[in-house]
Amino acid sequence: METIYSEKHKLRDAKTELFGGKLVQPHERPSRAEFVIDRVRKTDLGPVSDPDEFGMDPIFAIHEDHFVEFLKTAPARWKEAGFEGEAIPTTWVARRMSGIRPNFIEGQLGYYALAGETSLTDGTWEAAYASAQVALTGAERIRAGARGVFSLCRPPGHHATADMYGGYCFLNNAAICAQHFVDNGARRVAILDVDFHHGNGTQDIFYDRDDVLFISLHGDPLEAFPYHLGHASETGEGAGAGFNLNFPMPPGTSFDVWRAALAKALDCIADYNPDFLIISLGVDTFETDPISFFKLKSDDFTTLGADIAAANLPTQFIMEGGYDVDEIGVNAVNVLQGFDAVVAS
Ligand code: B3N
Ligand code: ZN
Repeated sequence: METIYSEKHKLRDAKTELFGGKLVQPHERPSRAEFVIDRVRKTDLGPVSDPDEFGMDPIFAIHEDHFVEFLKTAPARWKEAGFEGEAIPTTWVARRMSGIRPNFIEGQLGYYALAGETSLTDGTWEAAYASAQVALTGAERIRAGARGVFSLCRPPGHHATADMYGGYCFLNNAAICAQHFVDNGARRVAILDVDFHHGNGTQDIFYDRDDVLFISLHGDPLEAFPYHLGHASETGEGAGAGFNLNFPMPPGTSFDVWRAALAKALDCIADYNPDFLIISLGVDTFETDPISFFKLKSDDFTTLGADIAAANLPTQFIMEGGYDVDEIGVNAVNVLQGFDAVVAS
């Protein structure tokens, strides 16, 4: 399988994450992608290619222009306002507030952030832009006939909505690709999100649409980030009614239980009969992930890849989360090797 990768991810190198009441070294750090690309190369998974350039149009097909302008300018505006640390929101559009966008940078942070852990820093926009180009290049490979491709995106994307960032995400790479498929003739696209966390951004973007099916397997939002979306009762609305499916699972969930949910998800995808399948690939379901609570083991990721391959669809894997940095490369590449083994058989 071909991997698409850009060194520009290193431009996203925040020094602080608000975590447990302290400013700590971010879990989402450059070494994550470096461990993954090292494993890709060591295992001879396939060629590694630079992204092509698709510009801003596919990004604006998903994200609001004022949000993009905010992402580009927020770190400089924060410094100009005299703040010394990295840009973190301290206020939000809470219940019964107006929702009118403030002018001052501190207020705008709370307007555009869906959570407070993710600092905005110099280089973040450039890295997020490059990550979206990595995703779009993978989508083009699939459109050109590849059976599978790996977009090694960093920063990740599935928490980002049309106009909100957070959960380490800025641009929604999976949504940008799904829209790119649709805009180039696809009738139906399925997104299967196997990251530990609910893909609230992707759900939000496609919630009222029937041309993109979104299915997420994740930690129950009663217990886990992003907390405020991801319940089984959220099934879509309007034309999208029935085209959003959530499988929340409790702390300690084993692979057997998780795999049964995966089987149901894959059955729904088969019924939907999409032209393309996008996998939001997080490996923070791993048993020793520091911020998650599922119990998948490294070999389980190989089985996951094989199960996905059995769906027999052109499949784009897009990297999302995974924070046991020592094992992230093994676990991500296990998925891809499990997929390739079935395709080759
Ligand atoms: O969810 C947390 C969090 C989890 C565990 C903690 N422990 C064990 C002390 C503390 C905090 N923090 C919020 C940031 C989570 C962002 C998730 C990004 C992601 O991987 N999305 O897929
Ligand atoms: Zn995650």
